Amino acid sequence: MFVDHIKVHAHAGKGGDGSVHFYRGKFQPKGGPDGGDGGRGGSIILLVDNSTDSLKTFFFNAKLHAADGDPGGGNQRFGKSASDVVYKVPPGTLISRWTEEEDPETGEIDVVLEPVVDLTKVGEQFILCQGGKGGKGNVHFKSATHQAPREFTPGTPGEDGDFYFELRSIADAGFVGFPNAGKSTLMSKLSAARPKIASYPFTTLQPMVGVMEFNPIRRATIADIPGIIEGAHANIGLGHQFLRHIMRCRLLMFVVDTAGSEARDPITDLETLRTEISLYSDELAKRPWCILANKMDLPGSEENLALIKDRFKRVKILPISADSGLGMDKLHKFLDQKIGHNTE
Ligand SMILES: Nc1nc2c(ncn2[C@@H]2O[C@H](COP(=O)(O)OP(=O)(O)OP(=O)(O)O)[C@@H](O)[C@H]2O)c(=O)[nH]1
Ligand SMILES: [Mg+2]
Repeated sequence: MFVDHIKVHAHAGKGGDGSVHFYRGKFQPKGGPDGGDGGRGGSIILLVDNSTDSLKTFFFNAKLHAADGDPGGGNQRFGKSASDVVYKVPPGTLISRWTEEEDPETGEIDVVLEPVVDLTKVGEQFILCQGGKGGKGNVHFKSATHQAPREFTPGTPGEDGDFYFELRSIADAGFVGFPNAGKSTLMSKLSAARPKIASYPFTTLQPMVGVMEFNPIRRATIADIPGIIEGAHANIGLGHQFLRHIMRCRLLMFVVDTAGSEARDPITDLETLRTEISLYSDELAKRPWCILANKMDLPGSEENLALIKDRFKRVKILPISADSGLGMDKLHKFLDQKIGHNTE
């Protein structure tokens, strides 16, 4: 199961109340105030962790909460603070605050998302909801003229709210293509990732990020996503929601079956893909892109390649065959130059 966006409710713990208490000793039946302070409420903390690649845990548990702090006690005892609760999220998780507003005219409920934090670095921690502070016990309210104070302060409430967690994978470049164009085959040839490859459409059902190594210290990451078809913006096929996973890519690689082996026209395919990208996001449509003219080992591909070059004159086009290896050296060099970066 793959979950890449979800609404979550979070509620940190309340601080414990301060105590009202008076010392009672054998020889001091009316001792002074000795009520201690309440403990802190637990906070809800998000930790960016590489061992998780989806937001699945929140699907099963969409209500996050931490315990309340204990109240203070006599003899100036502090109440016990509650433990913070740490939830793991994958790198690339964008957190927004979710509020609902009623449209005064239509009466419809609009969801307003306000960005809170973008969690990208492994090991990074973020306090989503801060636990409440403990209240003060009556020992603090004693003075020369006020010997038996009954005042105390209550613990403050923990922060709470509704949030929207959205995973946008982090990769330098991403594939965009119709089903069966050969995206996953390319991914498996370029990186150590082992995506599922098959001759039926929609083999890939969830995004995957692979690492390309140009040399021991130089690398780049690439994202494979499910195929896009005409009408994806209207949720046809798997829809275009997986495009969220290439929103952070610097380079979009449009993969096309150049031979049109399934009785499709590669130029129409490319035009459709460009349209679907624009319908998803203007920003994504402006991103640098190139064409990977795949399946050049099949008959008819040379003729179609000439037509593609004619139609997309200003776009970088790389003729390749992920199957036979044709053009893969050039693709490697191109990607090294465009998206490769040193790790140290
Ligand atoms: N002849 C030939 N076949 C290829 C080439 N690249 C991929 N294929 C085949 O095309 C079919 C689809 O390949 P995939 O890599 O699964 O395609 P995909 O684009 O990931 O497809 P989806 O995940 O369904 O979107 C498989 O049968 C591959 O073996 C190529 O260069 N030449
Ligand atoms: Mg695939």
